[in-house]
Amino acid sequence: MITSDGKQNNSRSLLSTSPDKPSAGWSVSAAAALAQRLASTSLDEPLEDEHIQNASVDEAEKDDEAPATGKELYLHPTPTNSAQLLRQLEARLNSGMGETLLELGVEDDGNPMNLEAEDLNTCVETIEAAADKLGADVTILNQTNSLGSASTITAEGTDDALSASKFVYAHLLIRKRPGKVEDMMELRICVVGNVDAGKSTLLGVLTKNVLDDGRGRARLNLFRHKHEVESGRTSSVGLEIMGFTSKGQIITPALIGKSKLAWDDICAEASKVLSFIDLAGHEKYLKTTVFGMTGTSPDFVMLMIGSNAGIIGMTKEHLGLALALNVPVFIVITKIDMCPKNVLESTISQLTKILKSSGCRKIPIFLNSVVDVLTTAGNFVSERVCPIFQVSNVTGEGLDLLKLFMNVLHANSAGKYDSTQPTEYDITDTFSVPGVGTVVSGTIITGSVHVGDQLMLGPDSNGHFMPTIVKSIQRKRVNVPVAFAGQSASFALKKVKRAGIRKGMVMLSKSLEAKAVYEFEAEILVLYHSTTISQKYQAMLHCGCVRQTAKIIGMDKQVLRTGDRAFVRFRFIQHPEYLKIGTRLLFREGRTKGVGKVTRVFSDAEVLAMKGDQTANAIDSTKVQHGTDSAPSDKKGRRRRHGHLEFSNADLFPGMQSNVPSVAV
Ligand SMILES: Nc1nc2c(ncn2[C@@H]2O[C@H](COP(=O)(O)OP(=O)(O)OP(=O)(O)O)[C@@H](O)[C@H]2O)c(=O)[nH]1
Ligand SMILES: [Mg+2]
Repeated sequence: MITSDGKQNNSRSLLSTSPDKPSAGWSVSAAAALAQRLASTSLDEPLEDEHIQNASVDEAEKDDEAPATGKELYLHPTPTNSAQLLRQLEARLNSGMGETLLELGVEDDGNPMNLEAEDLNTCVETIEAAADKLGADVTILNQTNSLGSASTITAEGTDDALSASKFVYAHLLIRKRPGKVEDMMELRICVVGNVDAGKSTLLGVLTKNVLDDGRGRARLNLFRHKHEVESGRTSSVGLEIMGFTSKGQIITPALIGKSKLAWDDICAEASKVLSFIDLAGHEKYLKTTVFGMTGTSPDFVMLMIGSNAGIIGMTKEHLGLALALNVPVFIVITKIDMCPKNVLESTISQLTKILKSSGCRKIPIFLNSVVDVLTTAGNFVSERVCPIFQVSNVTGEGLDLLKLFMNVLHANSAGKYDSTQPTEYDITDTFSVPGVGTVVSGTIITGSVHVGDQLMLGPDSNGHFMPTIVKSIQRKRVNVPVAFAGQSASFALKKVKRAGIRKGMVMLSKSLEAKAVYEFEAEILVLYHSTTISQKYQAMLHCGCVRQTAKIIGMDKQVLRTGDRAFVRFRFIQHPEYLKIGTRLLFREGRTKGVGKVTRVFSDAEVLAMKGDQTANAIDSTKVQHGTDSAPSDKKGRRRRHGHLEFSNADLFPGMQSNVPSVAV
């Protein structure tokens, strides 16, 4: 792993070899035989004959004595190894949602494998044969004679010794070939950062394979509204996609021999698609940006910073949101073509300081080489690591490394989404499509949806759900028969008027017996409040795709201050919502911010029963004193309007200040 000061340690091989422990003394040349063996071994029958099974038992007995090294595994083919390698690769591909990054040349314990060039070729052939059986391609992303970046120091010596090494190292990308669109890998990346940081421009540059002219040329096709084209400012939630083939190539018009690239062209060729959610940097659109981050279930947040402008405006605010939602963040510093060296250095040092601060606790890693990128992407499962790129959208400098990172970026979403559960689908947008009717777009949180399925749509303003039938499904604008948990998809709905649907509604399996609630309990952490929060306090609450003003009607403390944790009972102001226990929430009002988790929901019947008991709240109302609405006023005593928040540069995201506990709740 590369540390914040640019050093790199020997990382463990990304394909663990520990469960597979053949005995020693195998001939290197036998690898070709293994390759052949793998080519004829069926995954469905991993140990198809007795001989292999016996061998397996024998090997297993030896395993206890002498664990096999990775080198032995790839170079010494045995029936046991061939089956084991297939199983390992399959497990890796499954947990990586169809891809894995393999570091050849380093053992699990960090020791070098001491592979010579011809050994490496043999290893690759072995792995290729196994991957082929699994319908995957193998691509060598990088091959080098030294381990890690120039600053690598190992037990064997220093950089110089390594650079003179006769041994080779390689990173292999193993990725499944494209199948059906409904099975395509997808990662969602929210793109945030202050106004003019270059978010839309970078997305134009990446997805249209062009460079910018510094005056907004590359972003032109990304805007959804006329006023956005005129002002150059994103005000809504935009969506762009970028496709990669199984061999790691970016799908460009040139690659598919077309002058323009439509989404269905990308989906036809892609094994993996990145969906970028382009959000607004201007603070007057903050409510929409927060909704974009909470409602779209992003796998990553890409925080953009204009190198010349530095950490200004909404930068810290957006970083704070990513921290509160616990989404891994990587940072792209743009405009390095027009930034004086000293200004860039100051931006970098400011950023490093913020990331390392106690509220943030990130490890900044500046990625300056292919090896840096590959090693970091492989280890970017921890939310603590924060990769940082420096690019120019005008000259293209640094973009190759960023594209490589995006190619190998993989979500750590194994176990996060369960397609076998009853369906829950969050609606984040609605459309009226001529000839099709009402269409909703959003994310499937659990379960799967087939064309023709009947689901319950709601809640409406009265908290009711109504049945609706899914007429058709699109994934990335391509018709599909089914969509699964974790995927974003659009549904055309039967006999539903668009006016009857709002963002924040859900579609659920009937078996969930959906109920909408006005009142719920949450465990919260107050990230910032200038004075105290007490009962009747109101704030804009974001919870998944729900966004509505809610009022505190009870809490287990008399008042809450910055840094306080509490169980609080909220009540929605306008209409009931569908909430799930355990969902993260954010609330904000003026400078006040808080995060939390839903811990209980109360049906109308429960609320009525409690009112009947004259217990004002379900937590511990006996000790709670009724305070006054503590919504803060500005200096002139005016109430702030929700969604129109005033922040100054000095307004640090409070979670980054040392006296505030970590935001993880
Ligand atoms: N010189 C130079 N200009 C850039 C670069 N990246 C973006 N720009 C310019 O910066 C301006 C703002 O870029 P946008 O992409 O609209 O910024 P944004 O972050 O999307 O802004 P909002 O949508 O308002 O939040 C445009 O004029 C771009 O041409 C870069 O790397 N170098
Ligand atoms: Mg923009």
